[in-house]
Amino acid sequence: MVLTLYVDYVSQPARAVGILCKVTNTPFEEKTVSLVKGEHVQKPFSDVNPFKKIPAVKDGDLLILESCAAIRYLAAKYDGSGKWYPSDLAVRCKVDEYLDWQHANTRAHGVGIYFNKILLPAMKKTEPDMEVVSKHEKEMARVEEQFASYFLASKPFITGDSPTIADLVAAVELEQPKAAGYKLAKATEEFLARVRDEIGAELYDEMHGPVRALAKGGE
Ligand SMILES: N[C@@H](CCC(=O)N[C@@H](CS)C(=O)NCC(=O)O)C(=O)O
Repeated sequence: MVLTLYVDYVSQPARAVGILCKVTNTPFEEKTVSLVKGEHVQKPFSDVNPFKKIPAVKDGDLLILESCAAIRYLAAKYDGSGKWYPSDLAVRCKVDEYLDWQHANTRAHGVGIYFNKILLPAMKKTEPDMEVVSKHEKEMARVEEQFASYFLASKPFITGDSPTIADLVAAVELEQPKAAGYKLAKATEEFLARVRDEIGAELYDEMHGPVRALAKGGE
């Protein structure tokens, strides 16, 4: 069965599924769909994902268009260690709790900053709307505080001493506003450093190369 990831690593959920496959040594075929070039709204990709969003994951006949569903599936199926999506129900529930919470919090505001400050101006060749960016920055400070006080609560990772897909999804999202110049809190930076150590600095930085380069004006 061929596992195919449709990705552009400028996209944080694309990085999450890509990093998971790489750290678990899961073989996959990578199809790059450039967001800046608008390839996600054109054929052939729009035939794969009618929602026209990145990432899309195909495992044989199974098509998954939501990244959190995809990352849960990939970890449950391909991570032999069981560490990334633990089967213990209470631990798994804490992973799921973060994955559900982050959509309207870490993701909404991290994307709000990066999309409005970097991606939209790059796609449309326009100036960023800094009023919108600043609203997301205020919310991001609240998100960081809640992430540190409730989800981490003095632990190295969300469920304890070992990272799971929840930490991976958190890290890739938090890197987004950081790449756009938003100054993260010290506790957030320390969390990112722990995730980077666990993933391996080389892979972590390679996967964040495109998002950092685009923020600096490259492609
Ligand atoms: N809920 C989807 C959202 C995916 C999504 O919003 N992807 C963004 C990139 S991070 C995208 O493709 N944006 C292109 C657009 O909205 O035009 C998921 O998590 O997979």
